[in-house]
Amino acid sequence: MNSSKGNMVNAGAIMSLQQDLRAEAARLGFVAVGFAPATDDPEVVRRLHEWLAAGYHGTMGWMADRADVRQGPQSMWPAADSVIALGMSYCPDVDPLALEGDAEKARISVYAQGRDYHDVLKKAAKALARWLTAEGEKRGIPVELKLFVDTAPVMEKPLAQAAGLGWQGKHTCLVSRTHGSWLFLGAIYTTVPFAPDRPHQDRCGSCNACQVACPTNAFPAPYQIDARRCISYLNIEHKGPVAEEFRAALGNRIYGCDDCLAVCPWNKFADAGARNLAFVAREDLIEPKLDELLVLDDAAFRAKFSGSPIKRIGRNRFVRNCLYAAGNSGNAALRPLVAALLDDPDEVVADAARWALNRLP
Ligand code: B12
Ligand code: SF4
Ligand code: SF4
Repeated sequence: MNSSKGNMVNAGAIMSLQQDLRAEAARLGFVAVGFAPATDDPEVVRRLHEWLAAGYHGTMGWMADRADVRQGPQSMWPAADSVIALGMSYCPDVDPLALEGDAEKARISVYAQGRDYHDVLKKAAKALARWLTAEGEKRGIPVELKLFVDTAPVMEKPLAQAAGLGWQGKHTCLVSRTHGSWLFLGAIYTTVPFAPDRPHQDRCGSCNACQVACPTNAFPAPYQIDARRCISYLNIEHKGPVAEEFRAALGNRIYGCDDCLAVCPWNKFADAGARNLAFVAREDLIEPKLDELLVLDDAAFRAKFSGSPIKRIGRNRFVRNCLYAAGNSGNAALRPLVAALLDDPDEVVADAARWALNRLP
């Protein structure tokens, strides 16, 4: 009998449910699934608060707003007994760094070249949750649960490490021995006392490839990121003009950044065949041409990026990013398109156009 949190249910029934749940998760497209106790790890709690106190979250006020809940499963939901950590692969089949320095083309990070992962993971996690509830009922196991993908106040990476999916590498993302740096994460908190998997050991060793690769020195120390310096923050989360000190380092990256992930030696074990088909890159986003992106108005932007995670930053921030890339391109042919944006009604776009025009030959 298992008596965790007063749940007097048959341990054998839970074990068999757990085994079937692994199979169901795999059927739904999760290439990694693991279980952890729904406890708050004091070390993780401490590090979150230190990170926030250092101001590393920048303008992501939502990271601080619910920090007391974000810090761990117990803080959010004391009735939770275990965590189901989920991973879906988006392993690319081409080198994400191949377009570095290209004068005509921009770089969209791998994670945003296919369908929006929030939609894809949420749909699969909801299907898994429905399955678990129905199976629990059939087998006489009471199931309550809450599911999360990315946007909830949950620290998905330490939970995934605790559940054995991989470890938080020095670039701070979860690295998997089988899927490299290319896993999207999600989590389900549940009242079912599943048996925990073993937490994953750190396998970074003496490697520091990601630390060296970062174009903006966003790592104050290994395993710590100052988001305010991270290109992914600057070109996705940050709303106003990007500080001049970072504009050259953005290069031709217009949405996210893959550099620290792409150099990780563990990626050599990752197989694009494990990638969920929803994340196969859209043809027009693999090597997007700056001259086609700079002319997007609001309607054209919305039409192009419907179903893509890129739609959430809106036309103005997107064109702002394309202008910084144009300014870094050295491509004189882009001058007329940049000049046409000098009078853009959005002041941030107009400012980026002035900056770019000044730099173009
Ligand atoms: C905020 C956020 C960001 C911010 C801040 C990044 C960050 N590392 O926190 C920004 C906008 C910069 C960002 C960028 C990206 N993100 Co993001 N992001 C998040 C989000 C919403 C919260 C992360 C969080 O809790 N940060 C808070 C800080 C405190 O966490 P932390 O860095 O992990 O801090 C730990 C370490 O510092 C560690 N630590 C500190 N000192 C030490 C010392 C030692 C010895 C050790 C071992 C550890 C250690 O302890 C802390 C607590 O565990 C998560 C989704 C979620 N809900 O979890 C996605 C998430 C982390 N992002 C994701 C992705 C894909 C990205 C990008 C790759 C996107 C891109 N290509 O542009 C980049 C990667 C940049 C990078 N190197 O991290 C994925 C990562 C998947 C994975 N395999 O890990 C997530 C999990 C989303 C998802 N559901 O899949 N992101
Ligand atoms: S995503 Fe890019 S900018 Fe951000 S930490 Fe990694 S290499 Fe640096
Ligand atoms: S590049 Fe090296 S140090 Fe960075 S996460 Fe991968 S193994 Fe760890």
